[in-house]
Amino acid sequence: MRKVDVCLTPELLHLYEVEKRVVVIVDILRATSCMTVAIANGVEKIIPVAKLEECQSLREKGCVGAAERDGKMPEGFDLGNSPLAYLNNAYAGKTIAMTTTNGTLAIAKSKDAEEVIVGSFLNKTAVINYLIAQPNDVLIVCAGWKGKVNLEDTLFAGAVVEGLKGYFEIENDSVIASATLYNHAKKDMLAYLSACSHVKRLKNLNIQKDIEFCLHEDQFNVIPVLKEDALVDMEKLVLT
Ligand code: 3SL
Repeated sequence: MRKVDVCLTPELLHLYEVEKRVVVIVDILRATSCMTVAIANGVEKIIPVAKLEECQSLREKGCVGAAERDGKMPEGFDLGNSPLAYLNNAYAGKTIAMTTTNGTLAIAKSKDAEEVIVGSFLNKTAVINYLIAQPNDVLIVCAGWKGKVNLEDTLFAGAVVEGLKGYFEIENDSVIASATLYNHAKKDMLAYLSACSHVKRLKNLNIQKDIEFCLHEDQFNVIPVLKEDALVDMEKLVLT
């Protein structure tokens, strides 16, 4: 039977083998939610980079520059990290260079995986169905916050684990912990997360709408997948 594991923060990634696994990157607030919405709204590709300078230099070469540090958009970029900015095909056909505090860093750290895909509540069932259909073991990598564990990413990891029940063998206790947490919180995730550190951080920036939006399940039937250095729509990849 295939195995599923959960890495609760990228700081623990050195303890896991990513090779031969499909890695699901999770940064619910807000990087992987943004990526899901962007790809669902026709963005051609997203080049995730760990550093602001890399993002700026790609911007100078013609990409749209999306950047976030500590929840805010640093000066000199076109976009911050709000998923709402990509709705209504606002950036359809564009290439986005994206750097965020934790999400793009988690992608950079997972590059040796068999495959890297992006998960969020917004595309939860698409991700679960894909993981069930493909042949590899799975590692869910929570982006966390600056190396620390956070609740929202852990909840999503648990939601995926629940969806994989019966198809995958559980590897470690983080799998059980995340599923237990999700089952406890799923009735009202917004209320459950109201005390969590990143929600407080974002509320101070008046980003309540983003928080609510990112917790809606199954709004989009897309899977952003890392192909070479860019995230693209998996469906388009299969068709080409
Ligand atoms: O850390 C990240 O990658 C971001 O998603 C954080 S924020 O929600 O944009 O503040």
